[in-house]
Amino acid sequence: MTTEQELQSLFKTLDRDQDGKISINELFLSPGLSAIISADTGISSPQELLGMYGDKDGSITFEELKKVVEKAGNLK
Ligand SMILES: [Ca+2]
Repeated sequence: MTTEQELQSLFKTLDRDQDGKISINELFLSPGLSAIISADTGISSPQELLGMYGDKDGSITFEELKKVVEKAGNLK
């Protein structure tokens, strides 16, 4: 389980260029996120996550990330 606050701080950590979106490159640089996401959602790879929930430009916003974790029933 992840709280929204935890998710938010994770997101900020991952968004290295601080453009408000996590790109696939940023996801790949962040094994920690992959671990949390796969634990919380059952999604096993960044490509899968972005393919299912990300923008067409290959990045994911905090709101999208939150939806994924919510949908998986793992947001406190
Ligand atoms: Ca970014």
